[in-house]
Amino acid sequence: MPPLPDTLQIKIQDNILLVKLNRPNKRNALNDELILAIEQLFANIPAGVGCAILYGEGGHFSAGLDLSALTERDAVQGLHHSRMWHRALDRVQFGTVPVIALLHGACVGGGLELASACHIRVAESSTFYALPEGQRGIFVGGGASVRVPKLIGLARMTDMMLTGRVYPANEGLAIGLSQYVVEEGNGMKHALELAGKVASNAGMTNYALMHILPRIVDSAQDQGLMMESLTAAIAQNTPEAKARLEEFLAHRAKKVGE
Ligand code: 1HE
Repeated sequence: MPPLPDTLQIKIQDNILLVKLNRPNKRNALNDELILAIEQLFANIPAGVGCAILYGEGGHFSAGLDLSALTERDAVQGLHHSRMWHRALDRVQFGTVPVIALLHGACVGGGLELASACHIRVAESSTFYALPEGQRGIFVGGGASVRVPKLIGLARMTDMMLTGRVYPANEGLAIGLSQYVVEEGNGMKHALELAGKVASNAGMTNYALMHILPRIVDSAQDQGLMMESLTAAIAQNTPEAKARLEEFLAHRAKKVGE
């Protein structure tokens, strides 16, 4: 993999990949360099990594699309630019490891699109969410139309864009923008704890959650149920599943909640 730009920094801690957006003076606004680096990184997750944590340097997760480049694009360039975002964020969602977004400060526009491509969102209490595209006179182009209504529903996304509504962290939790809210400064500790659990799952379980469950959700009931049965059959046939079930039956495995 070619070297990543300074605006995207990585570190491996045990088997967890820490990925930092590093453009704090521009509030981690996402320019092409950064989006292409995200695409490249998530297409080449180092072997042995079991989970990734994506977070932002400075006071904010991300202020979204870098607006400074927008005025120079014509319609066709705009189409290709949006498709580039789709490719990159698909790499995040449908890559090889589950991704936890650790949020604080602004998680707006393209920043929310990036966060919603991740599998788990942990929000520190300073987090706020918005889709200011409506106010900027543009439209979402990084996948929000597809991913955000799946989190919060069509009506709430429509309201966010029509009125510029800003959701604070606790309301974001209530409506499904994040799965967790934690005290300011505790996010990394919490994300690492979750990442450890995620990374210890059977590989087929994580694969099914990342690659099969979203397709089941997008399917008609009949096809969805068939895909579920096939997935369940494959998962239970793996040596890892058989070993874990034996552990439980021998009273050596943790009970639920332990
Ligand atoms: C930026 C950007 C940006 C900051 N593109 N440069 N997103 C938005 O509409 C959000 C725009 N940003 C803001 O509302 C605010 O910057 C924040 C609430 C996120 C943070 O406020 P604050 O007071 O901490 O920072 P600031 O003073 O506004 O910004 C600091 C610098 O970052 C400043 O640059 P400077 O050179 O004057 O110091 C800002 O211009 C710069 N900056 N945000 C470019 N977004 C695939 S389609 C997705 C479509 C979208 O994402 S649209 C939504 C874009």
